[in-house]
Amino acid sequence: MTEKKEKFYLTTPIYYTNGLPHIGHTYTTIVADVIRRYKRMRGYDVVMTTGTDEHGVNVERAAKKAGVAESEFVAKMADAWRALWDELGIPADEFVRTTDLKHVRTVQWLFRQCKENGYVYKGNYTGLYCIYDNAFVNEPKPGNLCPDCDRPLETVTEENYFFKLSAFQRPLLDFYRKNPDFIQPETRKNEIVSFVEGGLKDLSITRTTIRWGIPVPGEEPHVFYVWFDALTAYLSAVGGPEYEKRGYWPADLHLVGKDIIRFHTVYWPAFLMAAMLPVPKQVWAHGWFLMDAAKMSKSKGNVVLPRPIVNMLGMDALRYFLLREVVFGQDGNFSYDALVTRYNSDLANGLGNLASRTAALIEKNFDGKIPKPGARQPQDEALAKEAQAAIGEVLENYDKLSFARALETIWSVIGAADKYLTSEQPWALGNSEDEQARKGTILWTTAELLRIVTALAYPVLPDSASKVWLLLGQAVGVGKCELDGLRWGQLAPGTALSKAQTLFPRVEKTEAIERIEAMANEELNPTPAVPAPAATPASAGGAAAAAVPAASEKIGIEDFAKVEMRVGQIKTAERIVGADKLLKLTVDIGTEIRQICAGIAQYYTPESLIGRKVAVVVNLAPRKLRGVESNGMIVAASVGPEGRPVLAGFHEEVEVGARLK
Ligand code: ME8
Repeated sequence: MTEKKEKFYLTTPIYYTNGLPHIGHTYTTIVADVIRRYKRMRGYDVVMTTGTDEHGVNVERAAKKAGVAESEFVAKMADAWRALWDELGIPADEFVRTTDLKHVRTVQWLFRQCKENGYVYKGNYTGLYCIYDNAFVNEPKPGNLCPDCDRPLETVTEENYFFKLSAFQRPLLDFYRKNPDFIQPETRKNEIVSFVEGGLKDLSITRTTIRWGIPVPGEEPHVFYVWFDALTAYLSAVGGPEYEKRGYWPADLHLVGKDIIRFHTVYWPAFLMAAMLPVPKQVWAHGWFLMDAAKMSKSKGNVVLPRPIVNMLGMDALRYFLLREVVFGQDGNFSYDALVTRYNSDLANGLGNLASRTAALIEKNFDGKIPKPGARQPQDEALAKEAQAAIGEVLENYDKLSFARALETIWSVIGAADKYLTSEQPWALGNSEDEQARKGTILWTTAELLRIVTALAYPVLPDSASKVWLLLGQAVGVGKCELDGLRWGQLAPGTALSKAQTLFPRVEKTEAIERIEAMANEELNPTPAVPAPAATPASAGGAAAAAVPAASEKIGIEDFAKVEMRVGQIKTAERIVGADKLLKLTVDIGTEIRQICAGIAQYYTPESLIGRKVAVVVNLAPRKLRGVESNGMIVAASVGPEGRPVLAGFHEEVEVGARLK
């Protein structure tokens, strides 16, 4: 008999398509994913929506600048957003685009409901408008600047449809009172309540000055104002007018940044009340991640991108850092230094070390099988008690979205286990029956603790928790583990451990930061691929394979002479953390030893290359590949459809440094 699960629906904002995701957007989406995984472990049937907000004058302008139609522009951008979330392992269950037909219909339907109920009328509106934030501004900064983004406002007069927001002052205040948890955190609630108490002006919800928007049926050239359009996406994603069939509306949780809380806690419930639709249960506004105390923006040049961090340290490291470093709800500073410090101390030395230490001891002493615990001593009891108590505490904190506290608790248990191992010293015990039994108790206790912290950490660290879970020989995936049933004492003796993998390889801070920054720089300012006359660079994707010029593109000998190739001998070769396809080589080219990166890691082991003589292009401008400096290029043939690299070499003795002509 399958039990019907309680539904839980949560959303991130739907992000603007005139830019690409940075760490701020990634933060909200990661938090949503953490909650989704957590709620699933608590037995809920969860749907998480994210998507793209694709209308408005900014998109009109960006598309024009790019020389493409708006629809083409937004399709590309939406693909890029979706692809990033997929790549980072935080995909939406419902990815909604505001250009989706189902969304267009939902917006038009919602408008009709509001209109039929008498909350919409036509009028003229003149106001100062911020075209960057897509909002009329009531209190401009001196010099008619936008109070949010400091950019000049424009005076706009036009015929609009208005929404009678003023009629909802009372209903909203009543609603906040009856639903004290609707606005979170508490400080934001006070802000919103006083805003509403101050009186609400009617709101213009259509435009005639914008072309790129959802048409108001029968009222062209009116198109919907972005917020009436955008907010409705939450409803379109789960059935629109037929929301009852799917059963996920009203949303349980809208996660938003503090910049857009008013839209979500004033306008959105008012629109829904006007249409007599159920209102979401909670809006949670988190703070901003700041870079050098300023909000990130591309124009300020201070955006932090997720990909370079993930390439270097892994997605779990980014997730852990964002949730651990800052109390959810407050602003926080982003720094690479703090990120790498936390990575090394909490992940590599903390969880990673505990897992590998425990596995190695069980491997050595119990043939890789979980031992049977014997009589328990007070220190074993104390640890068991601490881990058991942590379960309740962590769940309570996850429920409150106090992620930093939840992680703190988990890590204090990890710390206690480290101390326990250090003081019990199972490695110092001998092989007598008593000592062997004591070893068994200690190692069973440590492994059981590891199992519990792994299950608790899974919502934040899904990749590494899955690896530890597997290591502990647990059959069903950790994400399927039911947290409500998690208790001390469930680890079965005799379970075979699987092979340990390094969870978090330690990194050297300065080098890691340099590489992350270099990768970010590559992503923000991509160097156009330079067509190399004789070879293509050994980039991450391929080898230094000979390019075949089209017959018509013959070059003169003087062009070829520009390429200086020499015989080089590989001295060292190593893999690069965060770049699966690259090897870092040092190559003797006769006059000097060069560092060169080659995209051959999938086909050549580092050991097999030492001493090998290769053809090297030595006069290429140095560049960074995945953040590692490469000064030259190794020449290789590109074989088969996959472009397997085969290094060019010599069948006779050649001198290192000899020129190829
Ligand atoms: O506002 N720190 O989209 P948007 C933390 N389309 N979070 C940040 C952040 C930062 N520095 N920067 C951005 C919109 N965010 C509208 C929303 S919803 C119906 C329409 C996150 O692309 C945060 O969640 O500007 C913020 O609310 C969202 O990105 C804004 O994304």
